[in-house]
Amino acid sequence: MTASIATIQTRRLRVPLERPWGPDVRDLSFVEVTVSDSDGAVGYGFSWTPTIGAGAVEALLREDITAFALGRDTDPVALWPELWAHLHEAGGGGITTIAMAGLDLALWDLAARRADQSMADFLGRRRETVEVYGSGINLHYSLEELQAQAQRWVDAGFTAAKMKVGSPDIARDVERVSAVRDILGPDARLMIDANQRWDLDTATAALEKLEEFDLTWIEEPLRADDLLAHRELRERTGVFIALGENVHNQYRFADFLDAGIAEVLQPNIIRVGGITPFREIVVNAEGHGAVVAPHLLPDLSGQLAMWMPTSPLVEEVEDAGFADLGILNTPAPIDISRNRLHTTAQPGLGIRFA
Ligand code: SMN
Ligand code: MG
Repeated sequence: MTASIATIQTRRLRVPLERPWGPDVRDLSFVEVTVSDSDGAVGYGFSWTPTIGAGAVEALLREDITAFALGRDTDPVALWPELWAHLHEAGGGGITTIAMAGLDLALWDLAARRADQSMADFLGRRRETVEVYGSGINLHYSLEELQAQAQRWVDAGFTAAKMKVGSPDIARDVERVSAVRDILGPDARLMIDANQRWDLDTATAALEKLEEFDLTWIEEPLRADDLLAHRELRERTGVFIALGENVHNQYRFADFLDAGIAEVLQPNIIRVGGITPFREIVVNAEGHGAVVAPHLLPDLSGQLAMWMPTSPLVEEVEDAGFADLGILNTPAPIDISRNRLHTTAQPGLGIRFA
């Protein structure tokens, strides 16, 4: 007999960032989701959004998602497509899938806890550690602050790092990328992230100037949902394209994969709707020969990375891990030493908020 979903509770948390991500990004929002089943077992998940939509996400969970899910089987894989179809008139991705992730994670956590396993073991662990890269949200840093950050990455032992581009003036980007390349040295991998700031012609011109710095990828060069413009840019540049942090479900990832325009896909496990769609995206990408580099959230991504068929690069933004943020009431589920991440064998996802 499988169990059914008995209760769903939510709690909203707002967490200050010690190192703000921009003048208007000074905190992050989480919505904790606690689910219990008909046998009394409990699972813990969460939704996450830096600045936009936490109230809407919590409302969707409390109202529509709870009304639909109560009494249904606790299997997250069976629930996901039914819940997605049910919510679809509110949108096929975005707030809808961010909210769905809270319940999806809680159901996966419940299942792993019932099996008395950590998430990595429950999913089918393929490795003990993965590589981490240092990631800076640093377009607003002065050149000196940027150089100091790059030096911290080197001192910490990272051999791959990502920085922001997309300055109003391409010359500013060139100066900054050059400075970071000098500090990292010729052997480190350097990625750049434009966060959708360019149009096609600006991206073409900027990449012509920047490609000499031996870039591992250009991330989000263009508006994230403009598939046709990405197809054109793929023709114009030899730099590998990475995208996906603003692609909101496995179906849209399939469109980008079929179009063959991105070498690196970056699903955010929360934004795509949880572990269930993330696994589908990874399997589909593998079939297309594309690389997956999960977006942010190393406390979560690092655990899924142990299962992924190809070992990914996991992203670490300075001072933004869950332990750094001080939001956990249990030991962190991951630990990073130098540029390697390993899991710490907590039950389930091991993410319980204080
Ligand atoms: C990013 C996006 C959203 C929040 C923080 C950082 C960035 C990245 O684009 O890729 O790290
Ligand atoms: Mg990015």
